[in-house]
Amino acid sequence: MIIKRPTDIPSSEITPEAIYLRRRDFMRGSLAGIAAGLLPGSLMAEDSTAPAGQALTYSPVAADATDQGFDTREARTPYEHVTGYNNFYEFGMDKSDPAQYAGSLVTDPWSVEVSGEVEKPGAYALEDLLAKVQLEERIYRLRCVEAWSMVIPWVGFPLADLIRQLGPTSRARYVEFKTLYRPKQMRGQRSAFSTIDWPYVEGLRMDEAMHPLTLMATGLYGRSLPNQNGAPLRLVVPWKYGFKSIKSIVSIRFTEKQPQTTWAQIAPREYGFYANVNPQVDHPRWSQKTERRLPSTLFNPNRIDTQLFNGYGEQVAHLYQGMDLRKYY
Ligand SMILES: Nc1nc2c(c(=O)[nH]1)N[C@H]1C(S)=C(S)[C@@H](COP(=O)(O)O)O[C@H]1N2
Ligand SMILES: [Mo]
Repeated sequence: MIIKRPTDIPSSEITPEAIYLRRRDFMRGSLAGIAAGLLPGSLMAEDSTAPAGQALTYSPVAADATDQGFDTREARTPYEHVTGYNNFYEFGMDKSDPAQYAGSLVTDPWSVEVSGEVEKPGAYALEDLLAKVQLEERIYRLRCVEAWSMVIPWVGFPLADLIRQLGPTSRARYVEFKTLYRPKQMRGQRSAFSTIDWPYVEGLRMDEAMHPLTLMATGLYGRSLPNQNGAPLRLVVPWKYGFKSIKSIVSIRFTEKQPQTTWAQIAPREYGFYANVNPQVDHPRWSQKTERRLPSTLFNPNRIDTQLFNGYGEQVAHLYQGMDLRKYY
């Protein structure tokens, strides 16, 4: 299929998100089935500003997705900010370091070790895990504990779908995740200035892990994840501060006890295990009442109010019924 570029848009002005938005509108229309996979590829091939990564095949956002919290209609953060302003300390501490240095990470082959309280432990090749799940699009807010936020169109699958297949035992109460430790390809892991005891570790309570909003992402803006965003597989927990959404996962372990997690270990008074977004519970060194929605500049900071559970309270508040959110921050 040959699709001509519209003559009124010079190629230099076709940004990745413009391509994505056109594809998305198209997929929401009646030709979704026929077009899937064909249209974006054809457009991409002609466009030199196209992003890295493979076009993914996934289900478009469903009609009732907004009610379920799967889709926000807020403006998506432009691709260049989503992939250029990152936290991924394995590649350095500046926001631009991951985009600059994560290209050194080799993500194929990739294997995920499944262990602990589970019926089917083992080392799984990523493609075998992905063969068993269905990819879909989710448009989520991401709220960093540093008080900035984005809106990101992820592609991924519910973590619950994977957990059900792995079969946790009745003793499994938590899930622990680990990022790759490979200092030869991750310059931040070689740094003498790092306070992190690698590898980066995160965890969820089992009911949080099974919640339908909890996503394992393999892509964004319709294409496979750029390395700086946690390729090839990362967690996305939209009602929690961004540090819970661990990148480049190589280990999933089911445990009886609450796992020790990276930031809670470094500064337990500043970062808790739960890390639910909460404008009423300030960080000891700054307020969490508002956030800068990117893109944000000195003259147009785009500051907005932070919402309890990052706006997903209707979906997740019941998980924390009776818990003191000031104590379990
Ligand atoms: N392995 C690992 N995962 C990580 C981090 C990190 O430094 N290392 N940073 C976290 C933080 S603080 C945030 S805000 C999000 C940022 O995700 P993004 O760069 O895709 O927006 O990733 C999280 N996952
Ligand atoms: Mo963050």
